[in-house]
Amino acid sequence: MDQTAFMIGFTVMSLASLAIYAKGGKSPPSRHHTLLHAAVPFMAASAYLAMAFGIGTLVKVDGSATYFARYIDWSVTTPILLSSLVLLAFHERGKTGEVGGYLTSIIVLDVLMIATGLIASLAEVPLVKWVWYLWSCAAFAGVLYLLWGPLRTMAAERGGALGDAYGKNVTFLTVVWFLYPIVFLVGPEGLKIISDPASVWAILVMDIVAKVAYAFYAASNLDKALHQHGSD
Ligand code: RET
Repeated sequence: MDQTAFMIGFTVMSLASLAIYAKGGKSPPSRHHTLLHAAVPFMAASAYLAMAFGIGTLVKVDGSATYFARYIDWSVTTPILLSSLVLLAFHERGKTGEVGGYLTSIIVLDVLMIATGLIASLAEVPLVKWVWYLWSCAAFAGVLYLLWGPLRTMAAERGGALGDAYGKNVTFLTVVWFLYPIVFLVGPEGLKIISDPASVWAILVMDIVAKVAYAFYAASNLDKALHQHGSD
């Protein structure tokens, strides 16, 4: 447990939620993205507040902690982050049935990734833990396949500027998201190479990059693309 990190997490995430809302575009279509991205740190702030009070923190027999609040946060925020990318890939396509199909499958895979990761964290028997860890990685691979395969093709079909914006956003997202299974692997829930406070601080920085820095980066790429797209 690291009280300071949790309190910093709560403060940074609450202010970031307001800042993303205040700075974001207010007219459609960027308004949808503004609202999606402002909701993400609001959820994270709630999770950090719970962790600061020790609510939903389970210490297992091996002494390692599972922070339930974190998994609940991720199961809500990662689908929101993915939705904004899927919507970008489908920008102005109007094929609502198709958007729905992709959104549903990517969200199901993503929520399975988090839920099976939670099972891996809770598992006490090493073999069982690693089976669930790999199963979670399989779901992660499915998410990445959809993002880099069919959805990237669709975004590219929308034309240069939108295709570029999708490409930049998906690259940023993929690099940051890869750090999570790595920190799990080396952290107290996995091989215990790094301590609990070290992993809490690492995840705090990753959460700020994946939720807040990404929100500003994605919004600026989208705005540039819409600007060019409009003047094509
Ligand atoms: C776990 C453990 C098991 C294996 C895998 C994982 C992946 C987690 C990811 C989390 C992303 C969280 C984000 C939160 C911020 O908004 C569950 C750690 C693959 C990718 C981006």
